[in-house]
Amino acid sequence: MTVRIGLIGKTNTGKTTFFNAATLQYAEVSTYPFTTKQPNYGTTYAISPCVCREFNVKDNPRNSLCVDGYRHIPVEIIDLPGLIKGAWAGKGLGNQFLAVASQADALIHVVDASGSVDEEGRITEMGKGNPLADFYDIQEELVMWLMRLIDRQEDKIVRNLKAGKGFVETLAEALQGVKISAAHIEAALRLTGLRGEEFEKWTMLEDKKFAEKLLEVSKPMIVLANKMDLETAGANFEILRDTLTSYMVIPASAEAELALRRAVQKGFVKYIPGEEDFRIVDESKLTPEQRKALEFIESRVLGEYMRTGVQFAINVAVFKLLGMGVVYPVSDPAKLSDGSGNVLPDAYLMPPNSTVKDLARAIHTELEKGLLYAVDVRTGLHLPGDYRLKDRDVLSIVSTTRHRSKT
Ligand SMILES: Nc1nc2c(ncn2[C@@H]2O[C@H](COP(=O)(O)OP(=O)(O)OP(=O)(O)O)[C@@H](O)[C@H]2O)c(=O)[nH]1
Ligand SMILES: [Mg+2]
Repeated sequence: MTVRIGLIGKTNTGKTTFFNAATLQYAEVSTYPFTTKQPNYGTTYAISPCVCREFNVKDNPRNSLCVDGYRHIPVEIIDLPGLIKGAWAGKGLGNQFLAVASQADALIHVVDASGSVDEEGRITEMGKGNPLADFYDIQEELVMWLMRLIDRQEDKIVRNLKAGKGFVETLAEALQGVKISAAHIEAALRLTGLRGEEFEKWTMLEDKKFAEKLLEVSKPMIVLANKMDLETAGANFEILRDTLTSYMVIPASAEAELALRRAVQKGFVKYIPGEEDFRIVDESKLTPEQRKALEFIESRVLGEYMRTGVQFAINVAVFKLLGMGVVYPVSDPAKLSDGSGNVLPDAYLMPPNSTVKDLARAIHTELEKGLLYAVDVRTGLHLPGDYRLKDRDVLSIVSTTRHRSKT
């Protein structure tokens, strides 16, 4: 299973800049509202300390990369067209792509913390915009989108209910296309106190409360306070962080990260994404403007916030928000290798509470069929199928239907 992250937010907040920085693509960025017209898809990486250092081996990664002892595990990222207040009623473009956003495992809601975007989505004088109001406006659009989706299914739901089908089951069927499950619906009913109430008799307010909770439980989200390199952003960041207490709010400068990663590509600087510093490789190669830009990044972004926030946000989304763990399956527990001798070839991101059985299935369904147990490489223990995986476990799965090519 590949983890998928979706970038959503008001137009002009820097979603595509973040996407380009994270993927090193060249999707169009501009100061005009609604620059992105179709979703952009790319690959970025979640980064976790690799077990190769602990085992003191030189690894040969296949499904991931190992850079200076850090495992980079591919993650899908989707950049979506920008939203605007009133999108649910057809304003702007973004609304029609919310079904695409709903396919993501986690959402990053990008906000312009510098307040450079006005109500209509145009770039305005820095500090004039209201990032907190922007956040609420866009959340409202998501809720309206979901409400409409449920509304459109109402006749069908009522018909099914009359035919004796359960409400949760009926709604789950209607919403499976946007990755909302029966468990999500159960949770939203419980949290709103609407369980047992007759669906047809819910008031508008109850419809909305339900949609809000359903969104909250089904679409985990972090808030990215972007454009922190601009002067007006500091105060707004504090407002966002101190008001939106049910979210993790991450300060970032997507533009600074993009500049650094491009400079790495050109060989000007040495910089590992997420690190707190970079090193200029050859001063003489830089133009005075480039040097000035790098000095600015060093003092205004890295100096104040320690990092640009781009890699940090991806890691927070994968490891803290989704609670993923990294697991290294190997075929030969002595050599830590696969059948072809590759050392620590694969790293899998596994959701919380995943078991040995889940890992076997993620590798190959055949492997799961004949599953016996997994050998814990560190201790030699035989772990049963329902053992809950721990972060950085190195395991060798033993199965009667061993799938040799993969592990
Ligand atoms: N100062 C500063 N400007 C930024 C940053 N990130 C993006 N921008 C600028 O903000 C403007 C909009 O950036 P985009 O990346 O196109 O924004 P978007 O959210 O994708 O916009 P839409 O596609 O229209 O929704 C551009 O002029 C970017 O250069 C940042 O971290 N700092
Ligand atoms: Mg864009």
